[in-house]
Amino acid sequence: MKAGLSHAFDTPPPGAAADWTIPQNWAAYTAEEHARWDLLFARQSAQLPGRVVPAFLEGLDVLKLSKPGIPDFDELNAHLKARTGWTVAAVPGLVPDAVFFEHLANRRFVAGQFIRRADQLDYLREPDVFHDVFGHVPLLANPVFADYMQAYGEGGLRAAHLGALEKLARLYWYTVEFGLIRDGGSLKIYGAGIVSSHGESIYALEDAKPHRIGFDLKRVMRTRYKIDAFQAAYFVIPSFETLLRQTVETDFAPLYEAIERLPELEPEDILPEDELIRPA
Ligand code: HBI
Ligand code: FE
Repeated sequence: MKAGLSHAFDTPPPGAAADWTIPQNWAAYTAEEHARWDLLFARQSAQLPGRVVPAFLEGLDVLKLSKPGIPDFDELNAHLKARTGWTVAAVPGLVPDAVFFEHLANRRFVAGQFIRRADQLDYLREPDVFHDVFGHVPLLANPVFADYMQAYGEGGLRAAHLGALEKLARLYWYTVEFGLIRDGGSLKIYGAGIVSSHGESIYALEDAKPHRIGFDLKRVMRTRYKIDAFQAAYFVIPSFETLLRQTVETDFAPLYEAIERLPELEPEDILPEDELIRPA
């Protein structure tokens, strides 16, 4: 989802539970909506092999997400829960940060129930079912990434009390949404915002314009981001294990304080100590 957009309201919309979840009501999707999912799915599936981290394709496979039509969350959850204990719950769209982190900390991923309109195929602000389920859910079948997402949720609940949500949202943005990863000698995409984007899944790996910088927790949390354009900077992790270990082993409180004393960075900025990585 486009992290960093906090919800306009702080009470659940009509029909939603206290945790903002709503019934998916899978039977109510129209044939045209299912066809839109199939179009988006086919478009991304045609360009991801060789560009996306193998664990993503493994997730598509074990979660049977190649089945035509918008996935029925009850069916999806039977596979997903058996793999890593995660489940997907439907929500109307963006939920407040605290609600979001509470769900992640409990291995629940909240997914938009709606699917984008035909005139929004290439971009929409709010997370729809394609961005959330195609973009985010396959990696929740990977045990290490599944652990990272829960650790992130727990960190978010702590960050909320330390007033450090903005810094933590940057970590989510530059990993879960727009992260790149080394895979053998090449770069692959894993961030849901790239994986679910027709244009950015090419741009992120091949365009000379954006910087690709070796992942560093402090550097990422100092770096602002824009939500409505292709990214000007991508951060590259060596492995999901490294990302998980840094998140679990870091005491974030002193890190937040250290960052407070440093100037914030624009995504276009480069520091002398940055490890710059060339596209393949
Ligand atoms: N709500 N439905 C939904 N999905 C998200 O990814 C999401 C959210 N609310 C807040 C949020 N993400 C961000 O603040 C976090 O990414 C930090
Ligand atoms: Fe997302």
